[in-house]
Amino acid sequence: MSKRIKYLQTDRGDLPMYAEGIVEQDWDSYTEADHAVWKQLFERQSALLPGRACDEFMTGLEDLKLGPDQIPKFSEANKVLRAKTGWELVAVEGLLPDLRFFELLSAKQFPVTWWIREPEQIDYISEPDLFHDFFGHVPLLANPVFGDYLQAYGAGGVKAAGLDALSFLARLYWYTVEFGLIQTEQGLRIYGAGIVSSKGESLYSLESAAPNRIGFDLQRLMRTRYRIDTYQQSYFVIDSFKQLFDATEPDFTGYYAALQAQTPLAAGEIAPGDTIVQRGSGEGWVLVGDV
Ligand code: HBI
Ligand code: FE
Repeated sequence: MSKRIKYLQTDRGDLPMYAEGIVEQDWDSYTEADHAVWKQLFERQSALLPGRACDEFMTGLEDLKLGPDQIPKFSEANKVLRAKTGWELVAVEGLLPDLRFFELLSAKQFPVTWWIREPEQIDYISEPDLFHDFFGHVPLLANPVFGDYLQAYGAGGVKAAGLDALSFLARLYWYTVEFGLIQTEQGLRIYGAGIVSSKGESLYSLESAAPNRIGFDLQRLMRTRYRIDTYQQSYFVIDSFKQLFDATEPDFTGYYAALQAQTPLAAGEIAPGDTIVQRGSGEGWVLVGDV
């Protein structure tokens, strides 16, 4: 029985879509099995990512002194992050309502799920657990430019909450923070948390001929729907984290008005004006677990 379900069922019967609220990490509550799941996932991804993940991610792993032997303590990571970028982690039960999520990001507080998946979920879990959140997202919080992008993104989300624009911001988060690629002198590299925390997509995102790889263009990206049942049918490629940060500088209100007047693009579609880094074959989509 997953700790999460047990926790929530004692509180609120069936699983709510959102498990609101900040909790304590309660590090002593982790079992040997929990630490073993962290170890297996950490070692598997650490073997895959050199040469695939961007340098900034690998540097973040080192800065945080993350290792396989035990689940990291949020309090230890916070000492490093506060000193480097002013970010800190808060332990949460799971997904938060969008506005609450944006408010935390705008205050440089990143919500990290306190529980880790069960051994039988080792290859896929449909909602973010500690491994996805911590291993996937936290290393880049040690990078000042990416950290500033994420804080600006959160502030934009708080502003947008009143407008009917959350779907556009969800796409921006999905195609950058979760599934973004970056162009480097050594070639394409991964920075998205959803990729670096997934064995299959760490390989597919760089090596498969199926998906499109399209140059980052903010409005085009926010027009693009995404699927949660396959690996990405399109990846958006930035040139630098500064490009990402600069894109969030303008006020988005005008963008939202234009976007609301346009038809969305399908996840695998190529649009006129796209900077094609690599055109996908458009077939052979890899289905992910039972999302
Ligand atoms: N809540 N804890 C948590 N973690 C997320 O990544 C998260 C969330 N709530 C909303 C959300 N992500 C997405 O809808 C973003 O696109 C806003
Ligand atoms: Fe995530």
